[in-house]
Amino acid sequence: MKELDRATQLLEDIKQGSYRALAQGISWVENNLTGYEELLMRLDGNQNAKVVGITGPPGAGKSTLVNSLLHYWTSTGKKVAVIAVDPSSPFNYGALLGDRIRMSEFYTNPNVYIRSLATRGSLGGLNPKIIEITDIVRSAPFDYILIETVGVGQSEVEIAGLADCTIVALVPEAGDEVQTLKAGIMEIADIFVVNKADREAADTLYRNLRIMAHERAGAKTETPVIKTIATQKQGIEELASTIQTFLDTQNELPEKRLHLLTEKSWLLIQQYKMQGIDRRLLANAVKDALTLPDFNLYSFTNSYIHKLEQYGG
Ligand SMILES: Nc1nc2c(ncn2[C@@H]2O[C@H](COP(=O)(O)OP(=O)(O)O)[C@@H](O)[C@H]2O)c(=O)[nH]1
Ligand SMILES: [Mg+2]
Repeated sequence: MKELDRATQLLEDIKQGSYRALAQGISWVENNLTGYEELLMRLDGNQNAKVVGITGPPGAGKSTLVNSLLHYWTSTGKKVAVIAVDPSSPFNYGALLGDRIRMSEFYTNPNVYIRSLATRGSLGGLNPKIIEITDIVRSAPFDYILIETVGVGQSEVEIAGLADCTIVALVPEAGDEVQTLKAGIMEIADIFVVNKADREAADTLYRNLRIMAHERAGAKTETPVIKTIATQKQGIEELASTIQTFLDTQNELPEKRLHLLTEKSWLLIQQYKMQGIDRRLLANAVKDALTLPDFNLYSFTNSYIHKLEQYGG
């Protein structure tokens, strides 16, 4: 009963805009602290904030774009949260500090909330609690929630299942051969950004993306392609208005909402099913099993799952 009251109170404070409460809620969820499930189950549908995901290869300028969008939106009176999912090496399990330092100019702005999350070596690349954390941030009175994630592994597919609008940032160095773009990137991009448009090859990439978007679109609207120079805050206003237009039209599509919710539920189920499975413990078990002369991956995995179910991880 007591946990229940604390969760209700915390949620109330988050809704009122307390960043302290928000930070606490996030850390409840991040660390499975007592009351976190009550908190999650009390979240309601009154979530106005729109989630905008930015993905793309390392160095494409995602952090710089986030920075410029923060500038633009706060200058127009919007409240914005940033969730930076830093790439972390599976060997050190830690977050990089660069982005935090760069964003520091916003730390004192009352209309901006910034939270860095480690990826914790999860399979996909996003923080394993990203869905829950985003939903908690959504309960606070923000206009936009920007999630920056590096486009490696599954993370870009995951972000598309999480965001109301997914931006894929590319740079001329990515090559003018759009064909080399990873399969599936067209599906997840709601908006393409060709950043570093100050570089020569940007026009070729821009043209090729436009052609590709046009060929794919058929009767549907073409995926917009926006040129930016994030470091000079060029193209940012156009990007912001393209995002808003996309969100406005998407709001009318119930199937998009259904799709997103199904996607999220799918990931949550996956996560619950994986509970108690720790890669390092698994590695130890594999190591032990390998000392046996008749090691077989499938019997090993099978009995490992059985043991987990029996002893609860
Ligand atoms: N020339 C140029 N450099 C940029 C632009 N946007 C970002 N950069 C630089 O590209 C580098 C990587 O940017 P960053 O935002 O950290 O990329 P991220 O890894 O995608 O987050 C930094 O040195 C930025 O200053 C741009 O529009 N033009
Ligand atoms: Mg970055």
